Amino acid sequence: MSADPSESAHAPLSPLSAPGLSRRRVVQGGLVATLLAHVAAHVAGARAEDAGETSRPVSLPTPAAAEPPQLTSAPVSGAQHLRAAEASWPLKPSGDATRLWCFEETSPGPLLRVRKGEELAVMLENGISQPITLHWHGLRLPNRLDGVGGLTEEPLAPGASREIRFAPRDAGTYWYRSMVPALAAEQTERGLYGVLVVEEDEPPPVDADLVIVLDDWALADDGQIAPGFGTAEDIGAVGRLGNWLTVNSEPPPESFSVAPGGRVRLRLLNAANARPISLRFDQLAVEVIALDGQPAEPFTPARNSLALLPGNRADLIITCAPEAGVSGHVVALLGPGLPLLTIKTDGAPAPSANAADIKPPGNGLPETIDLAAALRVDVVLQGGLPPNTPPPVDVSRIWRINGVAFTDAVAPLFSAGQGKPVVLSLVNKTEMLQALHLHGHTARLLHALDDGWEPYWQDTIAVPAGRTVRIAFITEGAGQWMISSAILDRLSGGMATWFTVT
Ligand SMILES: [Cu+2]
Repeated sequence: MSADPSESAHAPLSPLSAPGLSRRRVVQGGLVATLLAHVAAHVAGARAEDAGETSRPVSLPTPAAAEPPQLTSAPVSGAQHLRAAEASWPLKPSGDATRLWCFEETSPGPLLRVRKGEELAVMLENGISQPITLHWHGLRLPNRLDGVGGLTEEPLAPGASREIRFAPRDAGTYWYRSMVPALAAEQTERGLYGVLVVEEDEPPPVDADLVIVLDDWALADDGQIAPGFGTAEDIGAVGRLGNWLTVNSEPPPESFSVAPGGRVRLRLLNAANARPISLRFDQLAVEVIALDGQPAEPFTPARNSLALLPGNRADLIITCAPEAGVSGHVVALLGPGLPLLTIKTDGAPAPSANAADIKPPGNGLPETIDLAAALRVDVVLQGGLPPNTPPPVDVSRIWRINGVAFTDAVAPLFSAGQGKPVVLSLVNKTEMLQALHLHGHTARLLHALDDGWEPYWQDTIAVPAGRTVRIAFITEGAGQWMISSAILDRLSGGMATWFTVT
């Protein structure tokens, strides 16, 4: 493998020749067009600037004339069918559609929307050639519903179907996807996922509620998903970085109009396999109201930007300008900046709900965690594939947690009863950013020097190279709960473990 990821396998796709700006976007103001031209001029050197990671170049998609995707949906009534099957989807504005693995032939899959405490009923059907599960990323739920193939349930065989019912106890923005550890990277990269929105009993009043799923796809020259999953390079280095970034599986930027003075809730998900995506908010007044689904003390992000690891969600409230005709932009910090979403004020001023409180009601998470009584466990992350490692490489043992690759693990990280406070020290002894995902639980990020904590909860946590990050949580229901790399390519390479709640 190459020491410089920019030289590696998935070459940039689009030369960005003559971007065919649609009239819709042209009339929406010159800034986007100007930015795109600027972006095009710099695409050859485009690099992720976030999290200290290097990346492959991203060819920035040309804008399409396609209508905006379905950004909102009605609540689910009755059982929602989720049939996994191959489907063609126009990720790119021209050329052949890309063959994906989708739920219900859409990408992202159907937006599931239920009220907190109401039952969600899903009929999962497997129409692909691999076994699948349905994992509810970030939700606190009974362990038998966590959907980790081989750990919490038998995966669903090709051709089989299974009904899944539960009443979510947590309001917020969540990600559903297949989760068979050895296959999760491929199945997620091919599109087998969607968003679950669990509505609060009394949500903050807004004029629009938009779901924004970000993904970067590694496409081959023919526009199809680049083959070659589970390679030593993808598992052992930064992971499978794409060369085609989409918003709700459409080429960006998306555009949306809202009344002057209106308030928009954005529900962001980074569905990429491996790429942390940093966003900047230009000419938009932004407050973060939830992270990883759970309400946070509302805050304005530092430098008006926010980084999302793969699997992270963030709910934002955007307050629009009081005048008509003002455009604000959500921009991905790739190269000189890639506009993802334009929000423009249009029409008569909104009878604004702006005076109302924007903090969502809580989900009953504990006000305090008795850290003095906590079980303290070290989670030492090791491994990686140094440049120029000669073959053969044992890809299932590239990464280890406390010295053991997942394939060799026979015992849980720890066992504890329900309701037990736990502090995990996540010790990153690798040379790369690690992103760990805690199943079925949500954790407080502790301060470095004491047991103070950040005013939010997370289930997908960044651990920079060489650093230690401590998290605290209280054990939930009985069962085996996975802690796994949120950079999905590393899952089959050993970066996973589990703990047992008795
Ligand atoms: Cu998950």
